[in-house]
Amino acid sequence: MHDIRVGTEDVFKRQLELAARNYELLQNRKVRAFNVMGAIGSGKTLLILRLAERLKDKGLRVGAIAGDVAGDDDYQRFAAAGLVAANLNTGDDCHLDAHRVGHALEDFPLGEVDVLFIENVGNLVCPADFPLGTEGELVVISVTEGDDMVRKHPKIFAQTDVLAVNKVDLAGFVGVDPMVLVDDYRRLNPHGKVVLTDARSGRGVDELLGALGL
Ligand SMILES: Nc1nc2c(ncn2[C@@H]2O[C@H](COP(=O)(O)OP(=O)(O)OP(=O)(O)O)[C@@H](O)[C@H]2O)c(=O)[nH]1
Ligand SMILES: [Mg+2]
Ligand SMILES: [Zn+2]
Ligand SMILES: [Zn+2]
Repeated sequence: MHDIRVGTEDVFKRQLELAARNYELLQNRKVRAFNVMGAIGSGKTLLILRLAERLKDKGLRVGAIAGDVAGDDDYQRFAAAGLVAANLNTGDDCHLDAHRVGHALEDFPLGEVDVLFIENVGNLVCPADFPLGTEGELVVISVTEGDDMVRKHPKIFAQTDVLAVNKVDLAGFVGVDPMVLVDDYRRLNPHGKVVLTDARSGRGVDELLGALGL
């Protein structure tokens, strides 16, 4: 087993090593894993559930790890939808890291899934500094957070190649033009893919699957 001894080594370097180990494990077990990041309440869980419905229709087995500071609300939603699910509480950390996820993967029935979504803690700041070892990453924001969300968090958007701008059904109500978010993202990340979604109706979900290469 591994442990992180703060002060005796470079924590970030160790995290990178552990992310590489997670990557190798997931590749060996033929599990396609995605780190789903995004603001609090942006729609990460509902979008994962929608993606899972489509993937199940294609005959793929889907799992989810619900990362949250406390509680098992998202875990219960995944389990109720029939996903192979695990709960991962961070206690006082506002992000998942490769060490914590590595231990969760040790306990997860990887042989039972083809695709695994790891829902990060709602936060647009520190998850950007902690790669988990997934093959792909997705950031979810919603129009209800305001049209300056991308500009205020350049790092996570510059380094994440798939963005879902969610809750587009509410854009008119909150007076936000989703294209402002899209344009800001394209400036920060010219090769990134951005999809407008409404996770409630399912709009954009097929396109998002394509953007993730699923
Ligand atoms: N109108 C609308 N509501 C949405 C949409 N996506 C999610 N919601 C609602 O927004 C709320 C938050 O959605 P979640 O999927 O729980 O968001 P989350 O990002 O997982 O939240 P945390 O895990 O707490 O950070 C729920 O009440 C959803 O039903 C959307 O596209 N449109
Ligand atoms: Mg959630
Ligand atoms: Zn450990
Ligand atoms: Zn954090």
